[in-house]
Amino acid sequence: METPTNLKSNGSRLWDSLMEMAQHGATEKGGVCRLALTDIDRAGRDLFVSWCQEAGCTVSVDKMGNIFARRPGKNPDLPPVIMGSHLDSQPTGGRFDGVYGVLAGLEVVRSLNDLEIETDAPVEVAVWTNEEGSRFAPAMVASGVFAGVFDLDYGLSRADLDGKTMGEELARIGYAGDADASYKAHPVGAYFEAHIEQGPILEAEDKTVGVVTDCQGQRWYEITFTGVESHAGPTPMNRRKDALLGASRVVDAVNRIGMKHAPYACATVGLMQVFPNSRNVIPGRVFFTVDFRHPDDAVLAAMDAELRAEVDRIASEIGLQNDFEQIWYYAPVKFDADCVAAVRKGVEAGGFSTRDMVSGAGHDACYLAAVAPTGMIFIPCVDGISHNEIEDAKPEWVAAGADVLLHAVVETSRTIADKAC
Ligand code: HGY
Ligand code: MN
Ligand code: MN
Repeated sequence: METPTNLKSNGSRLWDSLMEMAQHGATEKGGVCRLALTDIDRAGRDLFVSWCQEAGCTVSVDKMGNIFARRPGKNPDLPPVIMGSHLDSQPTGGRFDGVYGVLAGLEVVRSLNDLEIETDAPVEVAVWTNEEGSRFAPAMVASGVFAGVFDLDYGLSRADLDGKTMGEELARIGYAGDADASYKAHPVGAYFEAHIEQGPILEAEDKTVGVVTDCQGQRWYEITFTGVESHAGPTPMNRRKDALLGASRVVDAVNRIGMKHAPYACATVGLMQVFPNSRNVIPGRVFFTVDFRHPDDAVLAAMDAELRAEVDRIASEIGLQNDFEQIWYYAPVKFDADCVAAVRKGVEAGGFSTRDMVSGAGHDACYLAAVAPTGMIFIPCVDGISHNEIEDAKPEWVAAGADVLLHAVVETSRTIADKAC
């Protein structure tokens, strides 16, 4: 039996849910600040859970706080088709990053209810804890535990800058679940993540849906330069061990490495702490981070080697102690051909303009791809802006992505059943 080609979600219902969820952590500039495992994150989680229960789902939570809302299918023994993303945001985040994929999944459940479609395999909507890696590093840590990339103790021990751990914060907000946070305990038939592109390509080319074929790899580093804090007045320039001078030269080196490997390389220093951070003290210690990305693993490795060489050279020139650690790495990801094909069929069924994409941002789908057939759906965002409170999307884009997700999930649910026969 072919998947019906007239499957439509309810775009205005989805838009309304996005706007209601955006009230949790709403900022004056129209964005959201919903950092992982804060009380605001709990409120957003509670709202999502209540909506899923209203839609007839049963909800479970695992030991990393990952939430799974399950809608039964004809055959409960088949592994579910899971849709999902994240509810946590950046400190100056937007109303769509992550939450779009979660609520588009819920819209699929609501639409299946409206259409009275009983899928072959069950479907689930997932919320992955701490995708952003902003409050707790690294990013995607809970989907990483689920996929077996990190062990549970590593995940629960991730601490924020105030020393609070994920385990403590999960317990505090009431989302320290009982279920094992593992695909071995929670089989996945297939996983789909709908997300805003977070870049300018789709809108610039006037395309409504991106068929995501790959995602670039990432390397994250933490560097601490230690020199000698001393008086900004009497200390001669040639007798200084200025940690901030060193860090500043590394910031320039990071940018040069990124530019050297253009057009695909991305290289960013986003977090820096200066000690003692007093205007008339030469900084004695600086902690800062580096974020490298590239779709080609060999180039990412070359960037790594160049960074290490530059950091060593700069530290020794100024006489700084150099504590350098790569805290995170994942290789570029190619998404499952059948899932990509299911997304493409959903695009064709909806008649949407489209193009293939490589994701510049990391997503939980990058880890799910290691343990289950996985695909992603992109919709444009206004001016390609994300990780910014002005992040925006158009209702027609939001609706189109949900239609494609609905089609891909129904199609894949049937494929899973066919393969099981
Ligand atoms: O950094 C990323 O790519 C994602 O937004 N966590
Ligand atoms: Mn995201
Ligand atoms: Mn993000």
